[in-house]
Amino acid sequence: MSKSSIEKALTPEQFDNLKTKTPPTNSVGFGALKAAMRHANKYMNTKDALKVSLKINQKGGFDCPGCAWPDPDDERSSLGEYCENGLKAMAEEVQNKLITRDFFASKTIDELASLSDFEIGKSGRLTAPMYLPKGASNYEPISWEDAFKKIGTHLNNLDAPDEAVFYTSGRTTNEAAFLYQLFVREYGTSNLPDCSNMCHEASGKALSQTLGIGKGSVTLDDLYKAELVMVIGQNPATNHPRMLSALEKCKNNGGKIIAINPLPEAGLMKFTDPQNPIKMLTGGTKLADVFVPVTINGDVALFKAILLKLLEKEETEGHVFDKTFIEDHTHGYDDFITDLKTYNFDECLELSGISVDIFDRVFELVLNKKKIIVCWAMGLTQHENAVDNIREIVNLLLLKGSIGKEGAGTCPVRGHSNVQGDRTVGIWEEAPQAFLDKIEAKYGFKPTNKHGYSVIDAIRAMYEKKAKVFVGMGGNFISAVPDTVYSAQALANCNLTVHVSTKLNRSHLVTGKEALILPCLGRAEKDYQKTGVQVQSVENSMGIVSSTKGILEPCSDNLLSEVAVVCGIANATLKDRSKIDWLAYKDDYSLVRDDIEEVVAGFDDYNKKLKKPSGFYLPNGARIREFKTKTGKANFSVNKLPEWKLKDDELVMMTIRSHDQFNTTIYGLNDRYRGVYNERRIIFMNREDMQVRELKEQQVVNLKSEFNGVIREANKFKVVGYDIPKGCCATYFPETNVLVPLDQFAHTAKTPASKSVVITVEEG
Ligand SMILES: Nc1nc2c(c(=O)[nH]1)N[C@H]1C(S)=C(S)[C@@H](COP(=O)(O)OP(=O)(O)OC[C@H]3O[C@@H](n4cnc5c(=O)[nH]c(N)nc54)[C@H](O)[C@@H]3O)O[C@H]1N2
Ligand SMILES: Nc1nc2c(c(=O)[nH]1)N[C@H]1C(S)=C(S)[C@@H](COP(=O)(O)OP(=O)(O)OC[C@H]3O[C@@H](n4cnc5c(=O)[nH]c(N)nc54)[C@H](O)[C@@H]3O)O[C@H]1N2
Ligand SMILES: [Mo]
Repeated sequence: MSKSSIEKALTPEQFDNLKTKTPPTNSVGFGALKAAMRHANKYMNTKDALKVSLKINQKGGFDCPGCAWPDPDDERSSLGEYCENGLKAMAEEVQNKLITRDFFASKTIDELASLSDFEIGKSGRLTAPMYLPKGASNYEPISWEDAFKKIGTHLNNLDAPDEAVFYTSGRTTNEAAFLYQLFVREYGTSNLPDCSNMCHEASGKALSQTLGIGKGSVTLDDLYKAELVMVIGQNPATNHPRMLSALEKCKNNGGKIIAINPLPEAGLMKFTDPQNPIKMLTGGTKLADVFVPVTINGDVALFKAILLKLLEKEETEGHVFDKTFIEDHTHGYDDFITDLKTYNFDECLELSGISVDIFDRVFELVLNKKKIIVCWAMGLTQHENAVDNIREIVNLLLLKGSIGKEGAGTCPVRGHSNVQGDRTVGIWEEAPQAFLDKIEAKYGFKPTNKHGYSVIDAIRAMYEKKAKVFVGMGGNFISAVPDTVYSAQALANCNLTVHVSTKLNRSHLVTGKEALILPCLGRAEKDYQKTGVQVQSVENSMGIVSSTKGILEPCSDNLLSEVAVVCGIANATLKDRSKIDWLAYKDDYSLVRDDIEEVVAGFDDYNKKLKKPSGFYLPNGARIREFKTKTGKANFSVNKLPEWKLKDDELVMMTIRSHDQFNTTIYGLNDRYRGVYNERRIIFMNREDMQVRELKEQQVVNLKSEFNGVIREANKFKVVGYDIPKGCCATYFPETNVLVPLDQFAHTAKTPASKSVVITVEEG
């Protein structure tokens, strides 16, 4: 019997061998070095491991495919500018294990779906294009030419271009991303959902409205010089380990750090730089001066409490707000203050879950410091009120004049290594008219200005059979998106699903009626084309564009680059009706950059500037107090306090990353910094909440979420008692994505609310 798409989409409910220890309070240090080397040696051959570890993030080397944290402009560590998890990301890509054609012949997609995500990922690198014919149970080999033809035929057979969806994950380089969106627009749609929709979309929306640019304003140098850094809803020791060196530098310069997080994440507390031998012996630097264990989604309440106290001080003593900045550069102050006064301090503090003592310590720092940076990630962006979370941060920065000056500003810490660049070069379902006009002027076709589908809209459209072809440029759509059961049906309803991928993942197994896997080169591999090995470019979290060039031989000679794949699909689909010579680009990527220079602002002399070893900064208005908003000023905003009404038996659940995963790629089964080993199907619970429910350590439970009358279930998780606020719990993504409702998302940004899922827990 063939498994349904839904069964194939779910992570198998099997346990490994859970062990727990008291979580460490220090991060990185020897443990991280050891873990990195062990991982590298296990999955890469030693020569490759050494080569990549010396070239990763080095000037003239290649960009780490891990996170989007920037590299220092000046000196970089001679030991390699990488971290434990960067090396693990590399080991995943440069695996010494390859998936051969026999692999697919010997395993049906049902059999593959019975494997855990960890096992699927460890199958090895994809090495040849594969095709799943209608009704077949095994993928079979196909030539590149035939694969492109099949895609072209399917796309050309649709009633309208809007019946196709073109997803992008954030590793795609600027060159490939620009060509991909160009093809999609010339084909006739703007259905360009991307991982950003599930990630920092709320940051982009909130920052555009308030500061006129959807990106952060600070540089690394600002972080070193800040007097106060607030790290909110972020777990840097795992997800952006190199950020800890920047925070340490800030502390050494006298800066203070406040960490706001329901969990006392190890890296926020203490850090030992693995590249500093003295620190390795002496035990590291204490990072957070104040740890604020906010309840899940209690951040707006906490910020309102801070804002109310600041206002009180300003009104009684003065000199708290930066009046000159507010006068010269902002709009909406009076409305903001009038609204703020309608809130009650005690109520806000109670909702935030913070004690008076901790609040006072936070307040003291915010009151007295003038150069403030706020860093944040998914803990703020994956809520219904995510946009409000970020706008409230901006309100605070504006009151303090902490924007557009040295050591101050906004720092949304991006996820994928080029997610910011992809948006800059046009991966955007709501691209601004000015950008579309530039495309028209340059290429002579009129791109549609109808807004396309975001991730959530795309899933609905496929479910309702309004969209019938899905193309994924990287990523692992089914495991990354919310509401796994509904989303699996959505993909199964398609005529064709196509994935351009480096590694096998669950999305290859939850297919449309036909499916294609197109294997591509990874970051570390040399991209040989007619004019030689190609250089590509990426933009990091701080708006620096730099080059990346592979150094290893490709793992198979049947791989294409993402650029070549896009050119192949475009050529086979658009044929003579295209105004563009698609095949020319793949011979010489500098031609793509010439085009980007013409179409996208800020890329003047792109090819020349890319030769600068540390890259170049894109223009950033907020950095220099030029706010390109509708009012021409930085805007204060009015934000509501989220209303939380948990019933007695309910908990609010955040779905987070373990230390051993990169999104849906599972490196291993441990979460070392939280003291969890050999298991991912766990739920972290407050011990009092366990007691009330009479749940014991390691007890097996079933989880249930109910939203708008729909019940969603995820069974078989083990309870782990943890230091987490009462009423809150945490599980790992993607195992619990099945519980995240598709129709619960951030207003304006449509980011799934995967950090505030209301659940009940029952004995399993
Ligand atoms: N090694 C590794 N690196 C990665 C990734 C990876 O999976 N592995 N993923 C990459 C990507 S795409 C991204 S977007 C980033 C993600 O980086 P993070 O955002 O750090 O990742 P999450 O695990 O989602 O962590 C969210 C953090 O927010 C906290 N949190 C949850 N809810 C709330 C809340 O309501 N308020 C507050 N204040 N805190 C809250 C959680 O306790 C947790 O510490 O990392 C990138 N880098
Ligand atoms: N519940 C819950 N859901 C979430 C989140 C959460 O915190 N909680 N986080 C969300 C966030 S922040 C994000 S960004 C998304 C991530 O969503 P995605 O970006 O879709 O997922 P990834 O797991 O990063 O994608 C991994 C796959 O990308 C492919 N790949 C890797 N490198 C390359 C490459 O260089 N080129 C190509 N073509 N393919 C490559 C590999 O085949 C690999 O299997 O998930 C979101 N989903
Ligand atoms: Mo992300």
